[in-house]
Amino acid sequence: MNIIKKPLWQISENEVTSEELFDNRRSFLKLGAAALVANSTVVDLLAKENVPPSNLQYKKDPNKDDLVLNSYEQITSYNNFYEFTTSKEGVKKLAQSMNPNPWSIEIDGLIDKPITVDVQDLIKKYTLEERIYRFRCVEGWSMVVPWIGFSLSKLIKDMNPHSDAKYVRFETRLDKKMFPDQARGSFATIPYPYIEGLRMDEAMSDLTLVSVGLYGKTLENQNGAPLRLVVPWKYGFKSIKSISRISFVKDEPLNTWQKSAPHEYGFYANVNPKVDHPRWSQKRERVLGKLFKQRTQLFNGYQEEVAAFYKDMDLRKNF
Ligand SMILES: Nc1nc2c(c(=O)[nH]1)N[C@H]1C(S)=C(S)[C@@H](COP(=O)(O)O)O[C@H]1N2
Ligand SMILES: [Mo]
Repeated sequence: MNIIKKPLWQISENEVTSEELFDNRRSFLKLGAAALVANSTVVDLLAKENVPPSNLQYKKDPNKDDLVLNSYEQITSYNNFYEFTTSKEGVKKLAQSMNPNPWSIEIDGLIDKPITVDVQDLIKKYTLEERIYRFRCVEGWSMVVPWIGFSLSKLIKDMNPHSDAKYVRFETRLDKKMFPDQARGSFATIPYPYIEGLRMDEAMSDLTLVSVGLYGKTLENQNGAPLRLVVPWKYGFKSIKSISRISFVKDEPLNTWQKSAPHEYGFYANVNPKVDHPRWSQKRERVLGKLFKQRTQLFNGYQEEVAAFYKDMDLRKNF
């Protein structure tokens, strides 16, 4: 078995957590296949195979729950990004022609000073952190991703929204040259720009991440370069990619999927095994690369952090 394809100089010191295992290459190789399956450190290390060298500085996530990461290959090769294509395997190739640089972001709505900023200038203002999150698509597949980013709450505080700003609305860039499905006009798969939104308390949760990378590296185009949202307790469609506008608004935004299929999608989209989507049972989910399905967790396992937001709401009606 060819265990270490990656030269050791590419493995940064903080990835090496167990000294017995990594003291020298020989003792590492002596461990058989059983140890490889059993030891999550080793599984994580294997998941990092073929990861391009890190180009971001960030604070590591200690991974307290010992989540097993999906591989870089899986996360960057199976994508939903309708602006390119509805084929999950097809996004990666089509996205190569996209250029996320330069990229400006408008921040407007109910704030004193609406601004247009270059994405790199915006990112520079924040300390980046790794966040290892479960990520669940409404279609019934899931993965574990080591995102890099900063908490949206920090940006919101800096913008100092007015008290009547009850929601935050996000838009993906409109650019027919970059996104082939947008160029199809009225024949496009969904209406553009792609729009999503969060209620202010959801947006202010420390879990809600503005992501600029994964596996220590700047986001690939197919994952929503240069900047996307990650809301780990909600279905993946809330995690809007390639954001070009963030607006502070009074009323609940009409998100793209609710607009195109109101009987199938709502605004909240909290992961919930008891509320089925008309086309997909939500009781179980398949982690990418795994043979057997596992049980779906309420709020995707983030109940402790977020259940209080919905204590007075009927989650069946507000799906
Ligand atoms: N602009 C935009 N954002 C989007 C989508 C999209 O089609 N366009 N798809 C959503 C869906 S359905 C999912 S599951 C996630 C997928 O993210 P990933 O490809 O990085 O796994 O992105 C979400 N964000
Ligand atoms: Mo999704």
